[in-house]
Amino acid sequence: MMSGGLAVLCLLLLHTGVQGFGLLPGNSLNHLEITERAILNATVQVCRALAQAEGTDFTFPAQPFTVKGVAVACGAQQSSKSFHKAITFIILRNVRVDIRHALNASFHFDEEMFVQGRKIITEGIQAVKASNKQENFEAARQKLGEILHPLQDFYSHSNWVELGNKFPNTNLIRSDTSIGTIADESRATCRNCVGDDCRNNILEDIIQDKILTSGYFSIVPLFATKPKGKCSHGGAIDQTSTIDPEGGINKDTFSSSHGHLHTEAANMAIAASSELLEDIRGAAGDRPFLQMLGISKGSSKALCFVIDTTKSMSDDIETVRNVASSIINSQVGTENEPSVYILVPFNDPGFGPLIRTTDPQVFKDALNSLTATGGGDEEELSLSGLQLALTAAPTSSDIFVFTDAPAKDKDLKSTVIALIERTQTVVNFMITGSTVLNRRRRRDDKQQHSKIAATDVQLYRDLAQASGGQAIEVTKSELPAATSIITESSSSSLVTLLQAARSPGKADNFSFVVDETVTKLTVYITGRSFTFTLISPTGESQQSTDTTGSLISASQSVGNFQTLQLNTQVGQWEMRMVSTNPYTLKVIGQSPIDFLFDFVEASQGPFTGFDVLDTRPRAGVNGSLLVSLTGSDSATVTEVALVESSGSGEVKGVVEPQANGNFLVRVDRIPSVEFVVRMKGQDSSDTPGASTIVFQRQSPINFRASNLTITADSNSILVPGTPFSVPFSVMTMGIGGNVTIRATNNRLFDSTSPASLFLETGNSVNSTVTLSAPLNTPSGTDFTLTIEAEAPGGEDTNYVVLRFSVVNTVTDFTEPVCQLLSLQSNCSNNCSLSMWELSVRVTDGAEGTGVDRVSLRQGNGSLNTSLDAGNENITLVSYRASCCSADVELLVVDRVGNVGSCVYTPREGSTAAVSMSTKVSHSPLLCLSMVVLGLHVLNWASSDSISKL
Ligand SMILES: *[C@@H]1O[C@H](CO)[C@@H](O)[C@H](O)[C@H]1NC(C)=O
Ligand SMILES: *[C@@H]1O[C@H](CO)[C@@H](O)[C@H](O)[C@H]1NC(C)=O
Ligand SMILES: *[C@@H]1O[C@H](CO)[C@@H](O)[C@H](O)[C@H]1NC(C)=O
Ligand SMILES: *[C@@H]1O[C@H](CO)[C@@H](O)[C@H](O)[C@H]1NC(C)=O
Ligand SMILES: *[C@@H]1O[C@H](CO)[C@@H](O)[C@H](O)[C@H]1NC(C)=O
Ligand SMILES: [Ca+2]
Ligand SMILES: [Ca+2]
Repeated sequence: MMSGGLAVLCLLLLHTGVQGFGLLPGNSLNHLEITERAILNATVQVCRALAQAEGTDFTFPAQPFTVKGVAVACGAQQSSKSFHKAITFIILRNVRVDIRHALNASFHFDEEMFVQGRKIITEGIQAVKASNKQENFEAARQKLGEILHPLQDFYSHSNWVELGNKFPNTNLIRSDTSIGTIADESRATCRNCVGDDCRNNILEDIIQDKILTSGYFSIVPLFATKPKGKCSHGGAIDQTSTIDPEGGINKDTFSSSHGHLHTEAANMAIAASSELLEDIRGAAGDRPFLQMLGISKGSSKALCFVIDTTKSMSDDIETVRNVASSIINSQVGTENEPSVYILVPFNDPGFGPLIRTTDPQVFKDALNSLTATGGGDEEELSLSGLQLALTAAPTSSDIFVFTDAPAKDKDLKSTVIALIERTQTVVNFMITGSTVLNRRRRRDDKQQHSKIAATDVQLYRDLAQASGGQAIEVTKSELPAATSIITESSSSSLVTLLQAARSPGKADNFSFVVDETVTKLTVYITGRSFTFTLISPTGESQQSTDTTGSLISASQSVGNFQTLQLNTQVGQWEMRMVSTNPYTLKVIGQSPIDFLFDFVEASQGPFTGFDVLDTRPRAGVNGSLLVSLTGSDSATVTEVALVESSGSGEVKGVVEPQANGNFLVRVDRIPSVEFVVRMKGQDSSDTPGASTIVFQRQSPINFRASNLTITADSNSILVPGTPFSVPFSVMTMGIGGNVTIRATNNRLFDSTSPASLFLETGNSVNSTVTLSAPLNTPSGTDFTLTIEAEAPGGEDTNYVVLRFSVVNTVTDFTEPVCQLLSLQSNCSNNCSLSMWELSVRVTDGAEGTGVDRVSLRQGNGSLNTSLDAGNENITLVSYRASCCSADVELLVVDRVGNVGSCVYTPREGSTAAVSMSTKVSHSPLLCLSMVVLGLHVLNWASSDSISKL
């Protein structure tokens, strides 16, 4: 009963005793590398196809592919960071399967759990496709990582390779086919072996009859068992491998039982991962597929507005419209064009609906249709609106909140902070009509009531500060100026050099480092009545009162917000601030080089490894971060420190380089007070004679640690209308007592959870949140559940942020089919003088969900589709192309994302054609017969369905 699956093409650390994701050149391949290679390969294929379709040049990136190299080849260098982030996220979810589900054989294809393992993969594929369709790319990435793991394990843990297969088992990504002949429970599969003899320990009849089997596994020394005659996983920690038949069959590393087949297994795992990605690409379409991977045409960032729509806001809304128009007009078509536009209106009692669109016109129309009405008691649901935006925006976005009223939903403050920390999103507040202003500028705002008191503004300041954003307080007439200053800077290559706050205010000195790659060096200051002295690396200085100095090239001031444009000088700058009022200081610039990081935790389970935290890290004890650099393949991290946000205390970590440009950073102690993450690095470019660039970056977000720990899993899929429970557990290392529990979700689904749990110091308590998505929830909807635990006294809170997908049960497993109606060609020797055309009927069968999309995978003719006037279930396709473009491959996709492909080509002087779909891969005879018949007209190389054979 304790037997189960080993983790593994991965955790090679297990074998070397090294902790981490480490991988030295020449060593075995792990899940991390397999996943990255497959993603980079798939991305190159898609970008090449897009370039061909759009008639632009495509240059293959140098081998081995790197994130930056592929982003550049895709013409999307500005997406390097979000591409890197997406890949890391997928990989960490993949690796998590080994940590969270180490002993569940189904997740690793151990113990002949073939049907169960495939179910995890195929249900996950349905969820990924449904999420992509709703543009919920974060949810799609999460599930993708989770299902790549078992898919990859299959090739290491089963005897697929030993059976002589040269290609992946396509049936693992399909629901309606046979995986192969699986060994009966009672059928012996291995024989006893020792030493070299173990290379052939699988029984001859198993190999001959092409019977599938996989290894048994257990880590429990005395109680390990396995059915008679079955193979073991093998290796020192597998206790079943010393039970008759002794030995093992896994190919996890070169030193594994079947390590001589490691390379074959790993390469097949890469090919299988590529095939799964290809299927997801077909369902999504090329652009959305790239967006799932963090690559967009323009900026990877969102333009995200959360707007109070009550009566007094009518002028502000007009301002937002104008600013949005000017951003859109100046950025569309440039590399700063937002990848997505998000709008969330709020008032009281309502908020939402959230509008998320990639079409700037739809966004403008939505803004134009906002009307300012109601408002009543002058407190609005601003945090509910913000919560919705935080859960819908891509990570690392900037959100702008416009309001002139206090928050009515103040109890969401900690939830909003949790989401800010987890999504690393910067929130800026544009507050009009604060009492501070109205007292001083009453004449400007004669018609407005002063409605937002300083104490109410403080909540917004706290949230802005936690996220490293600005809380800008201006009059209604100043709003246009303030808004355009701050939104102008939303470029995707924006980096933070320094971010600090002092509340209460006090005189303090701050330093920041500017490197050769930084341009558009800008300082933001919010606060009232401050002065400063700026000192450049060469020792020049300039006072805030000095308008003619040489350091500041431009300065703008509106309300409590001042910006300075600096003349860039490389080296260490100093800013000496003097104020007795609270202030924030932020120094930003544009640079391709930036860093990404996650807090990670050493696995508590049987296998060493690191798991990414969806929570605050533990306070006062040691901890780890996984850091990677983006925008340079040669740069390295030299120092990482956790720096107290409101003081000068800092904890430096030990940096350990890992494979793939990752760095594991261990710190002795995570601070108990708020802190930021600061990174120093250097880049010695390959160019001879070029000097080494030394750079410094900082997280805009302020983080907190906690004495509470909270854990929960989000790998399940919700079915609408079916109650669903999320088990979680809470532990405290702080004082015991009644811990308050709050569970909130961004979709307002019904949920029940305990109001509090009694916890003793050092003990953990299990509980559950039960929820249910309404029956009419569209498939692919994602929702974010935040479970918070607040220690007695309210000083310390922790949370876990979980993202789930809601997916309707899928019963349609077959792709649409094509039926050729006519094909005409008069192709002659001079192809440019002649055309060919065809018409095709596409249907999804009586039981199918219907044809959703028909597109060209290959061929550059013109494609037209229409619904049959007499029958909506029939899609009519006509295609017309030059005879120089002699092949066409139509991609036909149904509403749940089953992808078929139909290939046609004219034959010289005749009307014969061949049509086939991906289904062919399950009908090798059909395919073979075509070859035999001499229909040599297919483009074998470009048809995925055929290369699979
Ligand atoms: C393993 O995971 C699958 C899929 O989540 C689940 O259905 C099954 O109950 C788990 N098995 C065990 C032994 O926990
Ligand atoms: C790269 O992707 C293509 C298309 O999906 C596939 O044919 C090829 O086998 C992949 N390469 C590797 C090394 O997996
Ligand atoms: C955790 O507990 C310690 C000791 O009780 C305390 O000093 C520290 O402030 C607590 N940390 C947080 C984040 O509450
Ligand atoms: C915790 O809550 C329970 C029930 O609400 C109450 O009976 C108990 O006294 C509380 N304990 C403490 C230490 O506050
Ligand atoms: C909580 O649940 C975990 C996992 O299901 C279990 O191992 C643990 O024993 C439970 N703890 C308590 C206190 O019930
Ligand atoms: Ca209002
Ligand atoms: Ca179908």
